[in-house]
Amino acid sequence: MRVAEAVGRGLAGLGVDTVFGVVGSGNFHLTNALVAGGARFVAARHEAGAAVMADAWARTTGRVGVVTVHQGPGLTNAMTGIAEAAKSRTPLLVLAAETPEIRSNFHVDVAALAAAVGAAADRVYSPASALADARRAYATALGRRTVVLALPLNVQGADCEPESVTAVRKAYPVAPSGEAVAALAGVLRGARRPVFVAGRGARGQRAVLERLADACGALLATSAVAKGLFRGNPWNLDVSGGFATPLAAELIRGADVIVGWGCSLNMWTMRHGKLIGPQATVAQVDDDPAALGAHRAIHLGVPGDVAETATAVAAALAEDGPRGEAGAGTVCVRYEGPGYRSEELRERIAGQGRWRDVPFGDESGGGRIDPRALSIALDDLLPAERTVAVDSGNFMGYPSMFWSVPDEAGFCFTQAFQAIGLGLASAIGAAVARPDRLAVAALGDGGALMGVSELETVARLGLPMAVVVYDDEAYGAEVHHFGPDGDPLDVVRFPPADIAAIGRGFGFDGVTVREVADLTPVRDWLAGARERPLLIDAKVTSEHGSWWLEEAFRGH
Ligand SMILES: Cc1ncc(C[n+]2csc(CCOP(=O)(O)OP(=O)(O)O)c2C)c(N)n1
Ligand SMILES: [Mg+2]
Repeated sequence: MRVAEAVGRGLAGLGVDTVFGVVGSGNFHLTNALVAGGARFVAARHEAGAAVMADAWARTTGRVGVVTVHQGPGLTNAMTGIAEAAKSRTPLLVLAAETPEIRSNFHVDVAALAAAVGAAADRVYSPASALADARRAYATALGRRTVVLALPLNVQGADCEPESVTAVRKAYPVAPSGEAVAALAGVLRGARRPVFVAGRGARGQRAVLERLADACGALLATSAVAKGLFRGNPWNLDVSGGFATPLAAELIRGADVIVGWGCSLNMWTMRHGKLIGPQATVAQVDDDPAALGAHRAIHLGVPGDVAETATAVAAALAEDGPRGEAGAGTVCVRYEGPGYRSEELRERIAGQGRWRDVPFGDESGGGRIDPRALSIALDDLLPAERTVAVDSGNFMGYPSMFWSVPDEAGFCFTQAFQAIGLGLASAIGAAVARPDRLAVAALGDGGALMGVSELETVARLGLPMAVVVYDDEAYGAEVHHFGPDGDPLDVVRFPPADIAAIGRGFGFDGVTVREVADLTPVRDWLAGARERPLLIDAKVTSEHGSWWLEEAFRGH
């Protein structure tokens, strides 16, 4: 058996059942072997799209995503998606064909490309080691790494002995030390207004975090990538950071203890530190010790798995006895109150906890719809069981802030690299992962046209997806960035494009929306069989930039 076939079948044997990619001669046999081994192959139209689909699929399922690309340009085309995945610590295995001939026109330095964007580089070295090499790369990916596995063409074509598959297991979670658990329990015992901010590393850990939050009276928030984690909890403040509601920002700023759970507490999540009051004690829990304090000074860093740490700290607090009864010998007597929680606060969160509850002046008119009015109307129309994927740009806060999602798996935010043009592919990967939910892609006109080739993928796969384009006929982020300085803006403005017609050309139902009343066909589509995907070209107002964008530019 040739190495290409053995590796493909071997990976399928490890449980790889979904593979994204674009096939050329260098990954043809490998891809067919994966299919022969039982995997579903999802063909993208551009490698950046393929990599992002695999990334989004991995985020949505919590499993290792796999993408396969042709040598040379296949890999370079995929690099933006690989960079996004690497920066997000997505478990992703990139199967990259490699031409070993240094004089070949296809030759690129695969390992250097991987390293340049923070991905791990590995290689299938020889026919004898091929399966072990593939297993090792898969195991590295399982440890939340993006791995580029180079598959040299000469090794792929060589014969090897097929080998039975050995399962690869995830490493055991990092247990926190007893000392660190006691320290965090001590901080929470003394907390009067604790707030938990859960990040990517806390996805899937709702129950343990809620238990601990109940024990110490903490309010709950997430970073943008974990939006939805605490959906429906009466103490949920939703997203912390640029997207935070005025109420959430006020309450987080008022916290005396902030605990980041699997959350880097970076400039986005903490608004450059402005969400941290001068009185706040900041603690951070992360299974990667290098992440502790990496973005800002912290008072306490706990190296440990989120679930293990939360469980151990909750047990330590439980030893104090029920609320109001500090255990004998306990020095701190704080553990009697409801922490930050009160009936008054519960009511405020219920009444003002969502962006759509915050009053605004609707600026719709003159054939353009206010993106806030559009977003609220769509939030009402779209089914609750949805997966939302958001591209980058000035518009991105509207869907992120005004739309609810059913849980953290229902929000796919591929924004670590802040590349535009990835949102549609994110929605495709998430849609493949969760066919039970309606995938909704929110794009700007710039990102939509950059990633336009994947509209064909949506139609070909028969995904019942809704694509919403916030169309301001511009690179709005740049218009609003430079407009106030009086700079010429012609280079970032475009003539009107009929994106609904473009969608129809790809096999979508296309709707142009200029006011809320134009959404009737959307209601009909949602109520119908959804046989074709839907593209909504919303001609939005763009008088001024979004408030979160101003914040974001401070990070440039
Ligand atoms: C790949 C890539 N190229 C360029 C940029 C710089 N950039 C950031 S936002 C933006 C404009 C995006 O336009 P659009 O998708 O229409 O969204 P809008 O800002 O208008 O809401 C650009 C060009 C980027 N982030 N990524
Ligand atoms: Mg735009």
